[in-house]
Amino acid sequence: MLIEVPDSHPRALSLHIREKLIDGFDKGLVAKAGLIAHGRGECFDYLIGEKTQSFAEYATEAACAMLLLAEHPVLSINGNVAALCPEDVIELSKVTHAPLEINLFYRTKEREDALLHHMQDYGAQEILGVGDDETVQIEELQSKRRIVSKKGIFIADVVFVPLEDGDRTEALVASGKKVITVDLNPLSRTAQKAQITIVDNIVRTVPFMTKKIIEMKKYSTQKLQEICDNFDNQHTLKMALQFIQQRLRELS
Ligand code: PTJ
Repeated sequence: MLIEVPDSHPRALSLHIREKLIDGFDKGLVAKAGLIAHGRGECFDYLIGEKTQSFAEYATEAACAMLLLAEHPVLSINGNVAALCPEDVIELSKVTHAPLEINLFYRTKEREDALLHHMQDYGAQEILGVGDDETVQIEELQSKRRIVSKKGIFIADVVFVPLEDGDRTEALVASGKKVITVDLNPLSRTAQKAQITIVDNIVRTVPFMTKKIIEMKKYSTQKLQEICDNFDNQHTLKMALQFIQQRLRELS
């Protein structure tokens, strides 16, 4: 059950977000480990000032360019993402024409069904990876994330995989796909291995991406390609670490 957080509470927004996760856990959407992952995310969000910083804006622009240039883009969603921002990922899917695919690390039939119904309740028309959708297995992967949609991640050239674990990111990159992730921890294996890492909170990133995609649809293919080519993920991750270092220095 959600607790009431008064808007006047100094940490109202953060508590609202936390309550969404707890509610998602109670509804069988979020894995136990998802609660732990959220705590880790909250900590890094503190360190970046709980705001979208320039390194995230820069990575978001590159991510949008990559999605706009993709032939088969797919947006992969897990329990945390579905609990935190279901409407926002549906909106992003509409503007990018990229299908949504449920892909779970802690995969159970109960969670698959709960997530499918949850996303449908929020208005999702088609959800890949669960229900009647035909799945296949990615051989490079041991975890249950290896089960992917034949119409989705299996044939995708660009995969958006927010809040991801390192193994799958590596496997997706190894299988020739371009991986865009959102991860508040710039040191995580996923953050380090993805082609584009947006170091920001998913609840801020996804609406910002939708806004940027609408704006960037006017760009020429050449301009989008230049944005992708000029993007340097390692440099962007260093920008995030330098920001955190500077902020801690100032605060201390
Ligand atoms: O729903 P499932 O079964 O697919 O499982 C989902 C989790 C998140 C449990 C699974 O993917 C997992 O174990 O992930 P990790 O390895 O814990 O990595 C999650 C990453 O997301 C961590 O680096 C966190 O710092 C980061 N993170 C947590 N909350 C947010 C976040 N990044 C952006 N926005 C957040 N709100």
